[in-house]
Amino acid sequence: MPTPVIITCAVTGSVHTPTMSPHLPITPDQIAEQAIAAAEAGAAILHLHARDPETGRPSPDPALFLRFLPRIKQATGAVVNVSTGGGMPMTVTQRMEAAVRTAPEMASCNMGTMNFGLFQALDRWTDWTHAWEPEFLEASRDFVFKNTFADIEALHSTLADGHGTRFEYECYDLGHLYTLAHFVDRGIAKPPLFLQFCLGILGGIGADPENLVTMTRTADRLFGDAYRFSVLGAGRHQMRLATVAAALGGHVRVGLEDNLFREKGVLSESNAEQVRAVRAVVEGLGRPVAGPDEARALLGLKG
Ligand code: KMH
Ligand code: ZN
Repeated sequence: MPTPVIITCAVTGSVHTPTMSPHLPITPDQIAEQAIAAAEAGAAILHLHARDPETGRPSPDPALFLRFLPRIKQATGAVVNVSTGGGMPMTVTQRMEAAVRTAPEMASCNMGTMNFGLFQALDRWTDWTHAWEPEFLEASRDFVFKNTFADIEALHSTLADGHGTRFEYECYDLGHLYTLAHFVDRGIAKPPLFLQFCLGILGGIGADPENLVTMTRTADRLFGDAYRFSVLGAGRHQMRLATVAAALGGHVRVGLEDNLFREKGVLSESNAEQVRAVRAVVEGLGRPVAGPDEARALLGLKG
C-alpha cells in the first residue's frame, strides 16, 4: 500500500496582496471559510497566517488568529499549523507570539536567515509591481528574513518543549538541511521530522526538479528514514513540483500563500480549488490522500 500523501494548504500567507486577487482571504471569516473548505477538499494540514482585516496586511496579532482558529478546529479535524514566518517587517518575537498563545499541534520553523524576494519570487507570469505600494516595494528590496540559530533554538524551547508543538521545517536551500541536522545532533529537533522543501523563492534554491532530487538525496544521507518531506513550488511552479514530489514518494503543499493562479492568466478562485487539483494529480499517480489522523501518525503529532 503506497504511503498516503499529506496535502498541506497554505491559505493566505503574507506575500500576496489583496490587490493581486479578489480570492485571497483576508478577514478572519474569509480565512476560516477557505480553510474549512480546503480541509473538506482533502487538506490534512492548514498552514495559517493572519491579516489585518482593514488593510489586508499580514499581522502577528494573536487576537486575530483567535478569531479563526477555534472556528476551524470546531469545523474540521485538520491539523492546524500556525506560521512563525509572519511577514515583513515583523520581529521574530512578534512572529512567534500567536503560536505561543495558541499552542498549536504544528508551527512553521524557517531554517535560515536569507534574502527573501517578495513579488520578484512568486510569479514571473505577471508584473506585480503595480500591486504594491511603492514604499513597501522599496523596503522589500532590503528585506532580510531573519532566522538565526538562536531564533531556531528559541522556537524549540518555547513551542516544542513548552507546548508539545511540532514543526514544519521550511528549507529554502541545501544548507538548511545541514542546519536542521545540527539541531537533530544536539537533541533539539526530534524525529520524525517534517521537511517542507520551498523551491522557487528568490534568495533560495530554484524550482528545478533536479534540485528537489538533490534535496531528497541529501536528506536521506542526513536523516535516514527519520524524516518525511513535502514540497512547495512558488508561483507557477506549484503544481509541477507537487507532481514531482508525489511521484517521488513525498507530500505536497498548495494554497494561495504560494500561488494565486490556476494557469497562466487565470486566477485560482479558492484554496479548495487548488487542493482538489493536487488531489486529482496525487490520486492519478495511484497514491491515496492522507486524512488528518493519518498525517498525525506519520508526523508524530500530539493530536
Ligand atoms: N511563504 C513560504 C515560502 C512561514 O510561514 O513560516 C514559506 C512559509 C514561511 O510559509
Ligand atoms: Zn507561511
